[in-house]
Amino acid sequence: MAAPGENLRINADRLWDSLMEMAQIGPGVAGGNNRQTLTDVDSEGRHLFKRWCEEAGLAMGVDQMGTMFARREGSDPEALPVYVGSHLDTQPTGGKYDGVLGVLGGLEIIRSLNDLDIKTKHPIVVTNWTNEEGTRFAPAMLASGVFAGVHEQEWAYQRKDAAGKTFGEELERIGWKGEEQVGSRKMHAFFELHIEQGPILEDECIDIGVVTHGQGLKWLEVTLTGKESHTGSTPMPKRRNAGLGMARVIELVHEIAMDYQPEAVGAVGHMEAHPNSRNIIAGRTVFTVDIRSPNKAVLDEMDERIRAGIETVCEALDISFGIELVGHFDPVTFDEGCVRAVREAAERLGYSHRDIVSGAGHDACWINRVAPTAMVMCPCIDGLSHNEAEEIFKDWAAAGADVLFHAVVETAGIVD
Ligand code: HGY
Ligand code: MN
Ligand code: MN
Repeated sequence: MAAPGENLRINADRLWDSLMEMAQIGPGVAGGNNRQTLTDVDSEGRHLFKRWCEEAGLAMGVDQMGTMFARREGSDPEALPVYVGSHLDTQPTGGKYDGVLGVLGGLEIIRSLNDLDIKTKHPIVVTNWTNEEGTRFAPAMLASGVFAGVHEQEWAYQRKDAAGKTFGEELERIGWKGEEQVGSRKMHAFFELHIEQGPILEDECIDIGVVTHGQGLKWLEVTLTGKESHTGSTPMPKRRNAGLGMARVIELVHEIAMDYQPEAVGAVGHMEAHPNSRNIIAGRTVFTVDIRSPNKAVLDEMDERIRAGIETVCEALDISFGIELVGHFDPVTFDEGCVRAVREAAERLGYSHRDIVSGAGHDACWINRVAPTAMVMCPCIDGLSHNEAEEIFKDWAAAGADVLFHAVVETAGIVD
């Protein structure tokens, strides 16, 4: 006799249609998305998600960081809810699935429970975390970080984008600043479905990643200051070239990461040269070093070596430097009970699976501090993400959402 819910499956076509409809909002220029946080298109995507949640009978709450919580009642209103979700904001050249699959996969669980008229003991809450990407306003996972007590809300409100606009102003402007106090919601558990954003699952032809850990991350924002001068008439020995300094530090970060790979990675993705004129030596450069490792000692050692290397580069070029740690979390170990729920769900459903460490950061990495948390991963083609060509197959999305469905419903408890 099948256990209650043993054969539960989501509606793969409906999930895929919702993913494709959401992808119409904030289109990129090459088939992906540019729906950056707190932009008008972010707001449009939020309104679509809100409409879908209300059509599914959910009660929507919004907190003071703009995070959206859509609640389905359980039989025991006193029971702490099981939360499930991710993020709808994208990179400027983002894909259609990074984050979105986790939010709409959560909504699909609700839609499927409604279809099957299944009641759970614990309420279930589908969540859209504000500013997971950290590309417009650093750091990444900003709202979930405030929710978990890692960042002060006022500090988050003051974070500035490249145009000097603050997070707080933009949240007010798009009309998504809610009333709820951030972090006041207590959770029975939190689950997040996400594409792997790396090549392992596809290379090994595995359906499901059971995420046991998340690698740690450091973002160092570096400012180098030299002297603007004429590229034609300034003698080479007299130049104080902040652009050359940035180039040398970028190379240094790569070399240090190569020393520790595959247990670490490092790169510089964000780069600014001022005044960025063809015939002026860059007097100032600002860039962000992104280093990551599942091993805290390695991460700290890389940090130390990079800081020492920056000092050496600047001495040689007679330029000065400033370093600000704008993003940081140590390696994460997810909750054993929740991880087991994911693994057993994959087994029950007959999906191939393997334990995996998340290379990317996720809201789950912060929520793991305040509630038992785990993640489900599905493959993505060529392991490509943070690229408009990010792509998955419908049945990969369905397998991930099926496993998420079982893990969430097992944890929420089915009542007749
Ligand atoms: O940077 C990250 O790992 C995430 O995509 N925000
Ligand atoms: Mn993401
Ligand atoms: Mn991302």
